[in-house]
Amino acid sequence: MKILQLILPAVLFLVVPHLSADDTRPYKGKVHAIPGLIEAEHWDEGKAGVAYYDIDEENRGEHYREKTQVDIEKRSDASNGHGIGWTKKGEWLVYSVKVKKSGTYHIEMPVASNKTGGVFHIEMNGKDVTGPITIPDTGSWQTLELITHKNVVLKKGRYQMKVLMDSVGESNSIGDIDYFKFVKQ
Ligand SMILES: [Ca+2]
Ligand SMILES: [Ca+2]
Repeated sequence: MKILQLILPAVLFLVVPHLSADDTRPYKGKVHAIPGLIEAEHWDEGKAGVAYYDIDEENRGEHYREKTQVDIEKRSDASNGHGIGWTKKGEWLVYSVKVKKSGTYHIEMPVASNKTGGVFHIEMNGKDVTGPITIPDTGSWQTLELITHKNVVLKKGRYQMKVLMDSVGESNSIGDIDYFKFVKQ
């Protein structure tokens, strides 16, 4: 028994994930499934610089979730009534995801931009899986248009999906994004 008392804490330390304030955690404890729909506004919980990075400290939009620097847009035309907006170069968001089936995926994304938008890309555990994705001019910030980025090859497993805003367009922003829907081919 005594040896168990000595070994057990060590075993638990090794087995149980070490959560700290510096971790990024799935939004509301739920890992996003791929194939599936990931709401842009449901990036991970965690502090700035870990779960997200935003250029300005203020949330310029809707206070939809815990206090954050990310700019959340409330919009009636969006899935779940919200999306992200006011996107700037250098910003990023992390989403804990689980790819349930290896294969080729298309990513469907409703986006909006007044004038030509900017460029972003998506990484899985630090690896660029999409290359540059450009947000087109959808006519106005109020008009969502579904764009599809095709042929993204993913392997089964758990990942930290990171959406990185690379450069602004004519709109002086990257663009508004409602969700990322991964559709298996
Ligand atoms: Ca902000
Ligand atoms: Ca949404």
